[in-house]
Amino acid sequence: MAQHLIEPHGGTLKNLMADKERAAELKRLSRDWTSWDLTPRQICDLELLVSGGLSPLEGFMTQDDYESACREMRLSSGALWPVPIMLDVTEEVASDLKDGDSLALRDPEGTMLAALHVEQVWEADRLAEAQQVFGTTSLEHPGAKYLLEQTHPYYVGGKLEGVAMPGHYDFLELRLTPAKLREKFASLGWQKIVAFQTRNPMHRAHQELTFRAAAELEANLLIHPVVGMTKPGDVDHYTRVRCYQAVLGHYPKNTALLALLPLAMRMGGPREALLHAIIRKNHGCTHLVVGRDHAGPGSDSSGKPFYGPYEAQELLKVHQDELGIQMVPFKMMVYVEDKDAYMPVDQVPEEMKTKSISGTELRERLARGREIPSWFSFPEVIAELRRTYPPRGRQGFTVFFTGLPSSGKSTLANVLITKLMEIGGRPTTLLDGDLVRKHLSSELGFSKEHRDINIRRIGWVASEITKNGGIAVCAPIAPYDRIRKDVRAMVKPVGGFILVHVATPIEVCEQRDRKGLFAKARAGIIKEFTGISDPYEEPADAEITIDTTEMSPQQGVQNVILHLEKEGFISLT
Ligand code: PPS
Repeated sequence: MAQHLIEPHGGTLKNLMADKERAAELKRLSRDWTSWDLTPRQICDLELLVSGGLSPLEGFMTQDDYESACREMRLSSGALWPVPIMLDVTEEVASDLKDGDSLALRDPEGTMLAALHVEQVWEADRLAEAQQVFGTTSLEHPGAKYLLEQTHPYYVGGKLEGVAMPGHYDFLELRLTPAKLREKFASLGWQKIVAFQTRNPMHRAHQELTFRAAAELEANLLIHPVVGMTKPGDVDHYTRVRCYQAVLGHYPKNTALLALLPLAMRMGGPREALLHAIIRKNHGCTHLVVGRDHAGPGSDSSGKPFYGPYEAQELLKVHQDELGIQMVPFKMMVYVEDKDAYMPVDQVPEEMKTKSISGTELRERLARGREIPSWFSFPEVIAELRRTYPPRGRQGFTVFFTGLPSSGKSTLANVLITKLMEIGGRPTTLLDGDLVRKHLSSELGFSKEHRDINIRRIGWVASEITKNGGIAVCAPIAPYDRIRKDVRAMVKPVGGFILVHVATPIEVCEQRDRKGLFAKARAGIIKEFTGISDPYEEPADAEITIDTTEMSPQQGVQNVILHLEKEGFISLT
């Protein structure tokens, strides 16, 4: 390793990869070991551990290190460590393990990636951890939500020996481990390096900011985006990397480098900012840009931010000297129209007008196919975003009818399908309750559990259709609010989702009794019948409500068509 580069955290850059012979031996020995299939989050953590990105850690944290990191942001050795890096497993696997055992860590295909030599197995107090690390146990905080809902209940601590690196097939030339990046810096003669952490596409403001940060420090720039796991709903990393590659061309030649970081973000705000600094130091960077609400998840549903806007900067200020990597506090850059230039917000003369476009506004402009001004972003970046986010007129969508039996869902769905086919332009699929129960869910009954499975299947198919630009029209009873919300969450990230409550009153449905099932339910021949002997939870989040008592199917469907036009999904002109 080049001598003139910054020291890794703890003094030595760890490389936990076993050599070829040892890896073969570990694989052989693993035949007698318990195996654990790593989760996507654990694969990210493992990759950074093995490559030294998380030096001085030599494995998943033991209980002493964990407790002291949660409590005091330090390992038991005293080294700063703000966020636990844990291997969580099920009770079943935990009960199989004793101290001194080894555990074979595998990817989802079964390939052995590493051996974990078990030092401790214990039941985690995840509530306490959420409070200590994230400062909250609110499920609205994505890091706390993951910890409390998706993390397994037992932790296994111990040293790792890497057998194979997790497989990647995308952007290989940009996936640089700390050692590779250090080599690259050394070969380029770079010593002072400012890292820019990001999980979003970069626009002109970010380019200006990073360019200035590097220029002011007379340093080089590392654009170091996270491509492991970021905040749910973020732009996918494939699109982002194409955007970063485009932005790279806008820096002076040989001053900036792009490398991808397989980190799983926790959205842990100040503590995570400290982790980002440690990771960048391990990758050979001397400076890290830290902005407003760095690695923060934003606000909760009442509008209260989880962290103060400059809390991350304050925490880094306290620790930067000890760490040796310096923070470059991010001054927000704004576009000043009179000067046709970007300036730090605190330097803009009072009389001058500034302009900005928020993330929400940008998404709306993309969705509507509206202009995105060139002062805001680079044409190549806008073109990439438009490829991934076509205007709504070219996106897929799902219309999801829900309502009591005989409320008119199927009739409305059938009329809607024909109207949409008349308009044309997209493949259209009907997922009617009866059809689905015949082709997808023939083995299921009407218990809550089975209904939930049924609706989840419909949601999955609808989301696939939507993702590929088609229209899914669903018409199940879908009596439970929770599962309808889950379906919305499955479809929304890939296109439009319109919930239509067919709110025909039960008396009218019963009077219609198209299939004679109400009569059978009243007679007790059919059990668990929705509206009679089983619940129907009325939606409070429907985009459209239709009561078919006095309304023809054409009139009902017209409401849906007008809504789709208003939202830009179809055009009637
Ligand atoms: S669910 O709850 O969404 O899974 O139900 P779904 O798949 O839409 O139901 C499809 C049709 O099954 C008939 N059926 C029943 N419905 C409710 N409860 C019970 N116990 C039941 N048994 C049979 C019913 O006719 C549903 O169709 P629609 O078109 O809604 O009348």
